[in-house]
Amino acid sequence: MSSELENSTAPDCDVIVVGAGFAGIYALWKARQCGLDVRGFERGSDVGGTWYWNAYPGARCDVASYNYAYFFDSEIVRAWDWSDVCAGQNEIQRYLRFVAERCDVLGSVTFDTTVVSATYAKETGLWTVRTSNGESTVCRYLVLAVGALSEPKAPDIEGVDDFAGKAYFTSSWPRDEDVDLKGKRVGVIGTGSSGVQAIPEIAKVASDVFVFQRTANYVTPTSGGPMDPDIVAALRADPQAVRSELRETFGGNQPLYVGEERFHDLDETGRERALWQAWDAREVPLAFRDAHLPEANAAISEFIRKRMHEQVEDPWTADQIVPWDHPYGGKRPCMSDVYLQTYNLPHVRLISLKETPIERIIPEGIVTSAETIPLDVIVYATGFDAISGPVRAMNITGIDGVAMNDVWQNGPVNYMGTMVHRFPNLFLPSSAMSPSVLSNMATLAEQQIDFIFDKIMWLEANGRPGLHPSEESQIHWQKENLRFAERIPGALDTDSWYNGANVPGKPRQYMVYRGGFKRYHDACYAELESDFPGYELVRKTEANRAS
Ligand code: NA7
Repeated sequence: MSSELENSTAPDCDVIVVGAGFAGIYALWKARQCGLDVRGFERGSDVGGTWYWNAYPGARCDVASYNYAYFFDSEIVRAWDWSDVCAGQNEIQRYLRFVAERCDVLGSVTFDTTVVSATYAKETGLWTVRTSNGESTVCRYLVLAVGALSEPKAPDIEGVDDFAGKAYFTSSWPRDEDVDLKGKRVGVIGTGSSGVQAIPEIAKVASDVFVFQRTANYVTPTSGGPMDPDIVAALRADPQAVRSELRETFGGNQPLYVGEERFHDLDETGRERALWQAWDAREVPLAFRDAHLPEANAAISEFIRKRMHEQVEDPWTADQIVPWDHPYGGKRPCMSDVYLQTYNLPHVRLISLKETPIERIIPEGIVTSAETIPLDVIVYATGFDAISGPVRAMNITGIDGVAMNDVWQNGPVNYMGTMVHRFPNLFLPSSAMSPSVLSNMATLAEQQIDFIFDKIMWLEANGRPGLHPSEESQIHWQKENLRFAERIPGALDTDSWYNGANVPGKPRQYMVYRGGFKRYHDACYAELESDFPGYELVRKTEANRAS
C-alpha cells in the first residue's frame, strides 16, 4: 500500500465486495492475493448469487459447465467433476461453495445482508457502504459484483396480491419450503428461459398446467448429456491454456461446432445441409461463418421455427409457440430438450396472451379476456430488471454527491462496462455495455475481476488514490456499443430485457457489448498497457484533504 493513502482518514478495509456469486467469490480471493484487506456482503444466506436464488425446478446452465467455471486455479479444474455438460442449479451452487471454501473466502463475507447505499467522499477518496442492518463500512475500493439478473421484475399485473392460493417466483424460489405442486392446478406466467426450464418439471407433478405466454421464444436443443472423457482430459491437461483460449473467443466459450462455410457462398441445398449439420451438433445458431448477417440469421430463424413447429402436435399450439415476430437472438433464446414436447401432454395448455390477454388476478385464479382459469398455484417466471437493475436498486453517489440514478436516468453509461465517470474506484463487473449475458459469464467474471485488480494494483504501485473514466471515454464507449448492436438483427427493435423493454418505464437502451469477448478483452488491456489514457486520476491533494 502507498504511504500517501495511509495518511488519509483510515478506512475499515481496502476493498468491499458486494455479492458472492461467480464474480464476487473470485474478487474476494483476488483481493487477498493482492495483499489487500477485503470484506464481503451478500444478500443470500449462502454463496451462489443467481445460482442461489433461482432454485426453481429444472434450473440449469445452458452453456457447457466445463467452460462455465473458474480457470484461475488449475487444481480447481482438476478437482471438480461435472455430472452433466449442462449442470443443474444445485450442482453449480455446490461448485461455488466448494471454490469459496477452497479459497477460504467465506469468513470474509457477511451473509443475509443487503447493501442499500454507497457514498463517495471526495475529501478522503473513500467509499462508505451502508447495509440493511444499519451498519456502515468504509473502504478504498468498491466492487459491486451484484450480477446482471439479481433484481426481480415486479409483476405488472392487476390483482397480484389478491390471489388466495400459493404464489412463487422462479427468481426467488423458496429454499426453506418444500414446494408441493403434486396434483395442483398450476398457472405459469412467462416463457423466457426460466419458464421454459420450469414448465416441463412442473408438468411432471401438477394435475393441470396453464402456461400464460405473452411472447413466443426460440427454443433449441441443449448440449446437455454425459461429459466427454476426451474433453475432461484436455481441460485437465492444461487449464491455463484453456483459460487463455476462452479469452480469445467471441463468446467466452469453446463452441462444439462452428459452420465453416459462409451463407452467401452456398446455394439452397448447401445452406440446408449446413443448417442440419449444425442442428445435429446442437449449435444451429452457428450454422454459418457469417451467421450474424441478416440473411443468414433469417435462414437460421426460419429453420428453428420449422423444427419447433413440428415437435408440437396440436396445430393451434404449434402456431402460437413459434416466434414469428422477431429474429433469432433479438430476445434471449431458450434451450430445452423437453419443453416443446410438454405441450403434447393432455394436462398442459398454452394460453396465448397475444390473443387473450390477462385482465387481472383474482383470489380463485387468473382472468383473461376470454375466461377465468381457476388455479391453486401461480408461478411467476416474469424475469428481471436486468443488467442495470441491480446497480440502480442501490443508492450510489459519487463526486460532489452526484447520484448514479441521475447519471443513468436515460440508460446506463460507463467505460469498458465496468466504471462510471465521477465514481472513482467503483467497479461494476457483469454490468451494462460489457459482453455480459451474451458471453460466458464465468469467463467474463474472471476477466473483469482480473482487469479491476490490475487497475487497483496500478494505483497502488503508482501511489495514486483513485481513477475514474473520462466523460469522453464514456461517450466513445456508448458509440462503440451502438455501432455493434446495430449490426445484430433485431437487437434494437425487438422488445427484450437486453434493451430494457421488459420493465415498464425503463429507458430503452441496448445494454450488451456485441463486439465479442476477445475485442473487449483486448480493449481493456490496451488501456492498462498505456497507463489508462481513457481515465482521469483522482488528485492526491483532493483525496487526502482530511489527512
Ligand atoms: P425473461 O427472459 O425476462 O422472461 C420473462 C417472461 O415473462 C417472458 O416470457 C415475458 O414475456 C413474461 N412476462 C413478463 N411480464 C409479464 C406480464 N406482465 N404478463 C405476461 N408475461 C410476462 O426472464 P427469465 O427469468 O425467463 O430469464 C432470465 C434469464 O435468466 C435467462 O435468460 C437466463 O440467462 C437466466 P415478454 O417476453 O416480455 O413478452
